[in-house]
Amino acid sequence: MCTNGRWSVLVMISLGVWGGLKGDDPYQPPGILWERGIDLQRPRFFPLDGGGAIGVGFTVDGYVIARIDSAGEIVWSRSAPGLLPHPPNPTLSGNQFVLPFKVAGKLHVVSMSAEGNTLWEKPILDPSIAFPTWAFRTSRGSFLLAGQVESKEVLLELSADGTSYTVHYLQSSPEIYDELYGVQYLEPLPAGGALLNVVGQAGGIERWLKLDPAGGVEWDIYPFKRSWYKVRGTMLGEFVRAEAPFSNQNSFSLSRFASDGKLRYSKPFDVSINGADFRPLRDEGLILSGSALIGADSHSDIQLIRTDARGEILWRLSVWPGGGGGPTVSVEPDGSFLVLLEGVSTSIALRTEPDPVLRPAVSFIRGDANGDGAVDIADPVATLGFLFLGDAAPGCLEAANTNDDGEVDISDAVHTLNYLFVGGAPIPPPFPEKGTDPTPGAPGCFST
Ligand SMILES: [Ca+2]
Ligand SMILES: [Ca+2]
Repeated sequence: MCTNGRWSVLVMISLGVWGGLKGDDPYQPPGILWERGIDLQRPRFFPLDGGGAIGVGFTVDGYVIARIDSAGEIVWSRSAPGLLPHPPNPTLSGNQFVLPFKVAGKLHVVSMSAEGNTLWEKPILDPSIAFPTWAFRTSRGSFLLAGQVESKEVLLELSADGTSYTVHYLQSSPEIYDELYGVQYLEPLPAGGALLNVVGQAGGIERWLKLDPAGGVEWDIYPFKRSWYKVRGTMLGEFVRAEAPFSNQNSFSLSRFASDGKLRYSKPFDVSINGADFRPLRDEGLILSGSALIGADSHSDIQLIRTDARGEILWRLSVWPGGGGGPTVSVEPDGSFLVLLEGVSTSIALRTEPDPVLRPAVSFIRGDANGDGAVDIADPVATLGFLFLGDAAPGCLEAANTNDDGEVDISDAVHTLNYLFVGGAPIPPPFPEKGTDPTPGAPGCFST
């Protein structure tokens, strides 16, 4: 029956030849695809969900707001003379963002499209409203900006089209209100809502208010001793706080909190990191970027650090020697990491290869190694050709992993042949219809 010459590779079973491919190793640091300069001085970067970032900084033409794409290129920039000196995180919603500006001494909120066009501009007429800091989009479509009115902490709520606003005082609880001193941080959460951080009047403490998706105060939690820190929400609705005490910023720790604000665990990090940024990842691990102290002479490099869900380090990668200011890290849609380094004259963008765990899944038919939409004799032939004859790799390795055991090897070709011709074991899903892998893991399917 073995008339096709390629079937001769089956002889290799008896010769004991055994090839296998498990896909990329998540415990190995990814390579750096490119790095390039960005013509922005002393910028702040705000990653965008769809990839790239908004950068706010200086050029030779003055203060600008710029859109940086996933390739690290400035795709547009526009003059932003009235932008506040410490601009808040642009509040993103679909294809637009909002930022507060000062125009002739008066506060305006401007909504821009991702192309940099002004969608609407709303003057905030109440002259007592000052310094909106951070903001998020509520479930009603409105925008909440944290700020102050006559020394009282408020949330300023703008309607979705910017035509009206209302002021909510954060004084529902006298106990909370007494401790409010200054809103310094508002972190939108992936599951909706936000965490609002305020500094206590007594100084030296902070507290968090959890805002629900509609903008109401859901709970507030234990005052923290003030420190350098960042907090981010995870995909599962938990929170991770990265922290370094002001007294010793080389002492870095990670804490994870449940969705009700209760501490789950806190652990010192065994790497000293300054000026870190981090993002929770789809697998509940973290990607951190920061200036890490290296070696006995304690010089610092900008490093990328990948952890698992328990905060254990999977890999570390030095991405820029000699340190630098405020690296921002974000996850691109393809699962790669975009790192933006704030520079005094020129800033730096660099991007890694995709993280194997974070690459978006692609639909496939298990067993369809050659990707032609049918499972037939040509598929084990393609798999064997790849394993033993140097033919091109299947576009979707998971499709070639017919027995769903985590790697592509000769047993997959055998499984397909047995199924097709001798009534062997069925092919695990997705089969016979196209679908995503119900048992995700190596080798994965990221293209067809
Ligand atoms: Ca096929
Ligand atoms: Ca297999």
